[in-house]
Amino acid sequence: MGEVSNEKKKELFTLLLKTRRLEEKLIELMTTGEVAGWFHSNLGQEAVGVGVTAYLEPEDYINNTHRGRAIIIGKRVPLKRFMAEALGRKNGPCEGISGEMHYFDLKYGILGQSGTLGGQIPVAVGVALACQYRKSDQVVICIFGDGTVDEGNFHESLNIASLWKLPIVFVVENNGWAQFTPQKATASQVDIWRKAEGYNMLGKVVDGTDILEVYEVAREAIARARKGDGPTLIECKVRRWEGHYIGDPQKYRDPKDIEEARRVDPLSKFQKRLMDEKILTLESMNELDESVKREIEEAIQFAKSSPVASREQAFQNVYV
Ligand SMILES: Cc1ncc(C[n+]2csc(CCOP(=O)(O)OP(=O)(O)O)c2C)c(N)n1
Ligand SMILES: [Mg+2]
Repeated sequence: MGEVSNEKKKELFTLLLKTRRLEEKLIELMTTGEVAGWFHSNLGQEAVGVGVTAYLEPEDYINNTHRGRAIIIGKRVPLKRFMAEALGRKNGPCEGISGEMHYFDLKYGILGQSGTLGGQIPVAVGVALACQYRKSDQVVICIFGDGTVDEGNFHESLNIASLWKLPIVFVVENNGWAQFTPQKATASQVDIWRKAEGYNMLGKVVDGTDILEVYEVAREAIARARKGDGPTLIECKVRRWEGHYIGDPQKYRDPKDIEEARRVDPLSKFQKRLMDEKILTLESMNELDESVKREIEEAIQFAKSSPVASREQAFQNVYV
């Protein structure tokens, strides 16, 4: 593993902490009805989104997912901007009609997601083709869950991306679940990175709860893609702390599995490491935590004082 500077480690920790605190706050806002719709928590999975985006340049692209806040934080979207959209305000990047789940923000290279699982994969490949065609030196990350890889879109997209050596990195967040179905009930191959071989592509697997492992593998894959050496498929193994959505009673899941999943915490693991390496002290950590919480509170206040999206907007920018 290449040497990651202490400064970079601190930066990664700050992004990870911000993602966690933002998630906790959004869950609160969702329970009070201020954030609308099903909320798919990324608790326990944050190191993936933060780790893969941390090495991207501002001009690079990544799609969002329904658990995508780590991506948004990693892409350095200002919290006020994100929160305005999450709370349905007119000054969000989609003027308040996307909410947190369908967050789309081209200014920060965030390509949104698809309501049809896997629909975002060929779109990301198309963006990578545009980058190659324009010789713009930009890279695309296409990120999705394990439940998405058995969709035809995944296979067709990987095939063409590899054949044309497109500047794209495929990242799978494998939490072992697709909604209420365990991966082992539907997947003939649970080690997703192995599928890369079928497309003559490099496949890698990492512990997705170790942010430095994720960061390092993404760094290599992004560099390969930018050089014109083609795509990589990275599988990040993670654990899902919550149900598919907040409020999911999880009757289908063994309580022992939930308990075990929650014992694997990417944030406290990294925190312990930085304290052992004397990069952070308990005092500096607490200070950082306070300032992150303040920033989130300010973002919420900003959003709440912004104009609410109107009903009419729902009928604008639609084809029919
Ligand atoms: C084509 C299609 N089928 C089913 C759904 C419903 N659906 C939404 S999320 C989801 C599970 C996704 O699982 P995975 O890709 O592993 O992501 P995770 O939720 O575990 O992060 C399903 C089946 C959908 N949106 N689109
Ligand atoms: Mg999954």
